[in-house]
Amino acid sequence: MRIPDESLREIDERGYTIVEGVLDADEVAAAREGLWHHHPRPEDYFADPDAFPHLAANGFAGIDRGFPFATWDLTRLCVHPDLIDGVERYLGTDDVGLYKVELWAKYAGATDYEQAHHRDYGNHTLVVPRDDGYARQLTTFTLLSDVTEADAPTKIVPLEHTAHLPLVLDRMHVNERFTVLSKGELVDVEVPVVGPAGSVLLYRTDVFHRASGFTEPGRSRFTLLLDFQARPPGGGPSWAGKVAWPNHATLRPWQEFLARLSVRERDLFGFPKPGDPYWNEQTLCDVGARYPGMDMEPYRP
Ligand SMILES: O=C(O)CCC(=O)C(=O)O
Repeated sequence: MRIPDESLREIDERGYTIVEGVLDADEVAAAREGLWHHHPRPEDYFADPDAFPHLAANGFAGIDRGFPFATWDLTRLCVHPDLIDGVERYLGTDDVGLYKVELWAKYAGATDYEQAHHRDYGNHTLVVPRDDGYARQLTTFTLLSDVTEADAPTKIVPLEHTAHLPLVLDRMHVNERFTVLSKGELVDVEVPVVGPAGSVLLYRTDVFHRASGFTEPGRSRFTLLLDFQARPPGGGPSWAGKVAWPNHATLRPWQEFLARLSVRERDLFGFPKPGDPYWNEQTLCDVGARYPGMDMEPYRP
């Protein structure tokens, strides 16, 4: 489903939006089949939680960064046309990079998932978000399970409640604007990110939010996290990001994945665009050898 303009306006006004139905039921069902190659099905986990000690280590233990994922139906969600279209419209450019992909599973009782409120820019950029949206980042959670108030929803704080707070609140960063946000502060105004599977939360990196805990036993939550950024105008190295895709490039599944993408989709991962001076007869030939099956014609000068 196309992400409505009204939802994108909400990101400017409130700092986030929750859009139901971005994925249809068939897409959700197909993606969930892939999930179980990475994380235990809830019935398997709850039948014997001790069989999955790795999920108990801490609140981040259920994150799988093994991208591309085991199935195409799951992997393809990271280039889902309606999501990419919404991200491009919000960022106001099609020069967009996808800088993080994570598949996160949480199970009631496995560990303590509660977090303090924080803004994501802290570990997504070397600098700070610029007010006017220059080189902006947009972070997203796609819900792959129905999420109710009992299912450890993300709790997010509409911007209007934090407009008075300085952007730099880091306890480690003491300066004249230093302020400590106590753990319980903002709890009264936070909004739970709930919705049926297939919903997407889109939010800015200057918005306070936190992970919350399950309030009922036997519950689980599965999400796909995709984070995007408008590339700085003029290109060049970026000061923002989370992972370096070239670090995956020697892996066969990655090579197959990249070969399978369209030219536009490949660009999300920083692959040189058609028309880039990088392309010449030598690079066309050698890159083609590195990615068997990739159609190199669009890159031919
Ligand atoms: O899992 C969640 O609901 C939120 C996680 C989060 O905000 C974080 O880890 O930065």
